[in-house]
Amino acid sequence: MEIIQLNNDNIPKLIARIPCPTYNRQELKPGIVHVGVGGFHRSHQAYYIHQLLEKHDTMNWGICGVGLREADRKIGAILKRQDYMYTLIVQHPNGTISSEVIGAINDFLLAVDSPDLVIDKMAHSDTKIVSLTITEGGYNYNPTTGNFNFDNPDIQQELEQPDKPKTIYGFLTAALKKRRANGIAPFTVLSCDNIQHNGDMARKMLLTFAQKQDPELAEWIEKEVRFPNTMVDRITPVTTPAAMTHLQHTYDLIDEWPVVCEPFIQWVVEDKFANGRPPLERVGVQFVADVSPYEKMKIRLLNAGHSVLGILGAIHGHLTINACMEDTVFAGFMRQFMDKEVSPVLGTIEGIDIEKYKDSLEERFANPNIKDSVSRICSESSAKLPKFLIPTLQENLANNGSIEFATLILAAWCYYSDKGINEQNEPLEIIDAMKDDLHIAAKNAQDDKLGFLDQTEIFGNLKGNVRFVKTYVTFIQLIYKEGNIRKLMHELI
Ligand code: CS2
Repeated sequence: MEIIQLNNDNIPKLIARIPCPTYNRQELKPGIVHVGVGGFHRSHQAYYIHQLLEKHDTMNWGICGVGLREADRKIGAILKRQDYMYTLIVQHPNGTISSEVIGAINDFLLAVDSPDLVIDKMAHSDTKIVSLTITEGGYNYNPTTGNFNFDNPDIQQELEQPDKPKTIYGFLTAALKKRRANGIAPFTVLSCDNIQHNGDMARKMLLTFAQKQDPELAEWIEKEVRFPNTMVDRITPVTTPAAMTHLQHTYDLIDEWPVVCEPFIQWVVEDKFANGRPPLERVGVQFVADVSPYEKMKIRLLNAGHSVLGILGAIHGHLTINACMEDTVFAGFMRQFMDKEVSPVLGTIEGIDIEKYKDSLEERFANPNIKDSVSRICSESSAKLPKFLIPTLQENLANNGSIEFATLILAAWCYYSDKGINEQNEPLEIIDAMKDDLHIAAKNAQDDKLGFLDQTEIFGNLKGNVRFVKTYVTFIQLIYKEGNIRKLMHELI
């Protein structure tokens, strides 16, 4: 077969080889502007929209991607070359692979190059929703105080020059201001990040920013804009060259940035939209009045379970989450963390069998074909742990519940941040905005055992809790003395 590039002109040839969009992409109206076009957006929201478009009865919900950072230039350029299409490669646990070309995105704007175009796009009357995957760290708030971080230089700059926005808050306010001036109804802000009450968080932060910039606009946003909370789920590892090679070998297709994911997919959304929404219930999205039980369960079990395996696995030398799950000590440790420390704080959730949910997580994590790297899971732990793990620990401290498992993770994270190498003496790939601070705070751990906890924006007042401190110090001593994380885990289970 002739090797062909993924783009519009080649679709007639490609369609015989791999499922391609059957809807007319030229007719797509961009009803959604999405900020943060990473792998997860492309395996999840864009895939749901694609399925809806495949039903051929609405062309109003195309997606215009937006990248806020210079680092988004690459994905923007690749998507443009591919007429905004990409291949989604679904890796089943039994080794079956199903791939298809997704066409829901039909434009992309890089904010650093064209901030005005981004504002105009968000302010356009066709745009009904601005959705976000800007990561847990992207909301610009202090996890301990819950306050907006006005010290961020980008925030300061955009408050001084509202026509030159830099962060999500600058863009949202500039666009909403324009809509209001032009008499256009506002869009819905749809947060799709792994934060409990993600919509409430987006709302609170945007209102705080807007109040500082333009109190009248803030009042209008408060009254008119909607921020549904959502629970999003699909494990999406970092794309590796193997994915590209697979497409080339199997379909003679060149896709410069495909997305790999698991078969499982879930999206639970609060049904409160300001300006209409796509009928996503037709493709399996659950619309509910209150998403809280779902999001708490997912973040405290799935995301925290990932972090547990990721941090401990990285120290031991496991490279992937499925390799951790093949190791009975790791699998047993994670399950006991869930059973002894998370289940008690979740209580019962109406309509959900938590035991079955935990079983399904074990199966999903064990999928040998996903090969989700521990370095992806550990990336930005400083933003993740305050949302995934520390609240569970705090609730157990308050209820006199078990704290050993979560405490071992924090002590292990100190060791990980200090050492920078695993137990096989191989360098750790640490990706974290706070990497240097973490390293400095951890490096005296053997003398100043509590020094790591001084980063109160991560740990809050944990250092003031006698029971926690006692357990933490014991683990710090053992980890440094033994240099064998697996042995310590084994002793706990
Ligand atoms: C992971 C998530 O980044 C992480 O720490 O736990 O990306 C996880 O894979 C997704 O939330 C799954 O829906």
